[in-house]
Amino acid sequence: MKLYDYLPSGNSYKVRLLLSYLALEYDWVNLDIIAGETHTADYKSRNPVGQIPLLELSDGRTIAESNAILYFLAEGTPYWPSNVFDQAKCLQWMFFEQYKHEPSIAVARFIRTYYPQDRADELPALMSKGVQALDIMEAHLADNQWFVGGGPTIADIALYAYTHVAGEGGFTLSDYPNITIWLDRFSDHPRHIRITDIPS
Ligand SMILES: N[C@@H](CCC(=O)N[C@@H](CS)C(=O)NCC(=O)O)C(=O)O
Repeated sequence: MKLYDYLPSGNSYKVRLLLSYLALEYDWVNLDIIAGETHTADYKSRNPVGQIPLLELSDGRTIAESNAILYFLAEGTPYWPSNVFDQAKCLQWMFFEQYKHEPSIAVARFIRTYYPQDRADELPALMSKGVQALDIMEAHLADNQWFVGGGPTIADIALYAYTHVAGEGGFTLSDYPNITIWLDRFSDHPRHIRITDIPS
């Protein structure tokens, strides 16, 4: 397998995390998204959307969208529940991540990192939406150790990726004690890797 990636990307980090947890080997291709390396004709022949992450299988088939890749890798492992209700709950949190969480928290982090002056006017709305997403997670984690069931699933992986770096987007994680404990619980995995770790 080959993972097309950009090291600081939380969407790609989700995939790196699960590949590590499952001890799967893969080739790593780091593309510079700021320099437009995902918009070449060659790359777009693999993913017409022009984004990472992209998983390429050894037979050349490809899967885009971080959460779809997580599902592909997790099926048949403890990270994807075996009963349909819990599977649907995983999907519920993964759609939440893509609709409410990533578009605010990840985008605020992106703007503060790369365009802090040019795009500053977008930040107030993003901060407001991001706080709503964190509040929803905080309330869930008041009564639950994990997002679904009794152990980590791909719902936790999807939500961990941008939550643990929410501070880089201007969010104050110390305001969220349940999230803070969950982040520690999640990263206490023997095969945990950091977002900055370059795959070997
Ligand atoms: N919904 C997609 C979002 C992927 C995405 O936003 N990728 C960004 C980096 S995190 C990207 O490739 N940006 C480059 C571009 O759009 O030109 C997923 O979850 O994989």
